[in-house]
Amino acid sequence: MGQPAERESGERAAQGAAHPELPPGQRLQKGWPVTHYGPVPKFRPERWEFRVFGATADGGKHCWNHEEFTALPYATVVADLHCVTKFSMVGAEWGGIPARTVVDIAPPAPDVTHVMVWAEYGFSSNLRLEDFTSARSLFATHKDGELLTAEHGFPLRLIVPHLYAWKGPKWVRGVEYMTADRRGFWEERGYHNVGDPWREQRYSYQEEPGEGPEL
Ligand SMILES: Nc1nc2c(c(=O)[nH]1)N[C@H]1C(S)=C(S)[C@@H](COP(=O)(O)O)O[C@H]1N2
Ligand SMILES: [Mo]
Repeated sequence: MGQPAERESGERAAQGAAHPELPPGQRLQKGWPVTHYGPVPKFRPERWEFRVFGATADGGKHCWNHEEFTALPYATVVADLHCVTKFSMVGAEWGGIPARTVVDIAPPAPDVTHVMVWAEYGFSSNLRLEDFTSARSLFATHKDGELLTAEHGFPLRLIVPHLYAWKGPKWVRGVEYMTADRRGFWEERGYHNVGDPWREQRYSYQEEPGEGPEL
């Protein structure tokens, strides 16, 4: 994403032609490249936990270990992945735990408006509560019936189909409920606070008043 330290590997055999199902400015990507900042974390099941914290309804913290979290009801969502660097990967079937399920089990306080989704090494992304709880947002463990690979986010990544892919952290470890908006990792570094690919909300300079906290 325009940052020199960002690693991008894998096939970049993008097809040049515009695709009617793709958001504006995006092109189809063959295969599935790996795109992220920093190293791939090692999964240590005995140390892994998923935490919901911040402004919870009961004021407490909710934690699941890996076995507990992956035992939550499984669902699938077919969704595309749109990287702000302009490639899209279409038609994946993601499997995992709906974000809605987590919110139902560990509800936010009534004044919560946003969430920060936290991943390994302090990576984060902020979302409006309604984007996070949209019916298609999923904490994915699988893609096309197979467990995610380490570089694609194993054991858990968030998929928010209607937003750019940086809004879906790989190696996700928890959710913070917030009563005011705050920028996550890329949102602090020049990317749009909302990130709707259909409106081409790529960069923070495009933000309209009310779309993000002051920079
Ligand atoms: N933890 C973490 N998650 C991340 C990122 C990152 O840098 N760190 N990059 C995001 C971006 S910009 C994209 S496009 C997708 C890429 O997912 P993929 O590597 O599985 O294609 O992961 C997203 N999730
Ligand atoms: Mo991206």
